[in-house]
Amino acid sequence: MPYMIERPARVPSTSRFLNPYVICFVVVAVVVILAVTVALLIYFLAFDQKSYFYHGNVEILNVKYSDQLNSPATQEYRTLSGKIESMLSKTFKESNLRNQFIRAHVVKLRQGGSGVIAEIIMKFKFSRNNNGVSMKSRIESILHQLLNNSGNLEIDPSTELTPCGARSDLITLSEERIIGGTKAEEGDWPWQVSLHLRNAHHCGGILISNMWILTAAHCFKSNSDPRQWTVIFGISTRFPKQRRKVKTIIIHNNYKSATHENDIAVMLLDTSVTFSKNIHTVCLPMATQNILPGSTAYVTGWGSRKYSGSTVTELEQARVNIISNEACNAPNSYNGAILPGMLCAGVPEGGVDACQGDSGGPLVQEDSRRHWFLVGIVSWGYQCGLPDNPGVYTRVTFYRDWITQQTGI
Ligand code: 4AZ
Repeated sequence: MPYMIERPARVPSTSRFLNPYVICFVVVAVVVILAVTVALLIYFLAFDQKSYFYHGNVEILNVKYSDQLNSPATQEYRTLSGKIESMLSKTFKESNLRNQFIRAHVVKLRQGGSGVIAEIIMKFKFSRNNNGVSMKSRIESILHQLLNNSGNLEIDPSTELTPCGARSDLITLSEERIIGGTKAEEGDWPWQVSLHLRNAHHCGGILISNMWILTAAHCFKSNSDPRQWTVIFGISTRFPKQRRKVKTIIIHNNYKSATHENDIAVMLLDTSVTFSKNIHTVCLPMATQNILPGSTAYVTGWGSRKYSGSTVTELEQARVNIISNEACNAPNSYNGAILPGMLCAGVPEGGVDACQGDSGGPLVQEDSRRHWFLVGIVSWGYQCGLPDNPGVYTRVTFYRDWITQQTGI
């Protein structure tokens, strides 16, 4: 038998796995999986932060209560609320909750036993693994130090605070939502209602309490029987969030259709509407409030987008500027038809205006504390969007006392 070199044995199958490329791949894969797992864990434990709202009452002892503090329309209210908010903000920013504290907002001032009680909402952000109970006591202890134990904090996430004139982004203490385009979003104009006459949109209206709607007198020219009217809440007239029947309609007893004088009316609901962050009141200005020509205002409604057009089913908004009665009465404009109880608003180049179907709806302005005030009620105008014929509104400050006489508000 010739000498034969023996063939080497077959390479064992495991040696393929010892190939450096395979080893490298496995190591990289394991490291990646581990890194992703650790990152996810860190994210959920530390960074997956949720917003938490705390509703509290703090009593400020060194300020004497006065009636001026009862209304968010007064300078006294704005100044004191602003001071309380800065004080709370400074205190939390200097505390061990500085990374969790987002913002505080005063929603109401009222009389206390020996000073002023401020109702506040506070927003904190923390991760889910943080214990809500210990968070509450940490917030309370910081507040108690600040107030020398004169404050009390009620944490009541179930009650939704609905201060007047607050868009839903203010109630959630979020960054201010940009008002853009023409379509409104739910919660942008929570006081806007649609008045349906026999199941069809006829006019806009404005929520001023949970029982009262403010609107224009001319909306009832064809029909003033409360049983024929329904109030619709929410931005879509096709898919209402709530609806209510009407008990009483009160039209200004000096309304004159020829001159559009005293174009104002109120409606009493048959049962109260339930407030939410998307359905609540606008703030009413004081009778003495000055509405500055040139300042920005917004008009909203389901009215037509052009003269003689059809109404729409989704709420729209338009940005306009206040025009002085003097300018609006110029010969090339309304030539003297604008009376002291009226207010003009539009844009110089035209094209942005209220129109048919917007009547009775709100013209609003924002104050320094991001609360919205009603300054006008859509009333009349020569066609829509013409440069020299802006929209004409019922001037709310002029009728402020009439509103109180009729509704007690
Ligand atoms: C209307 O007929 C109407 N451009 C409402 C507002 C304006 C014009 C007409 C303002 O209901």
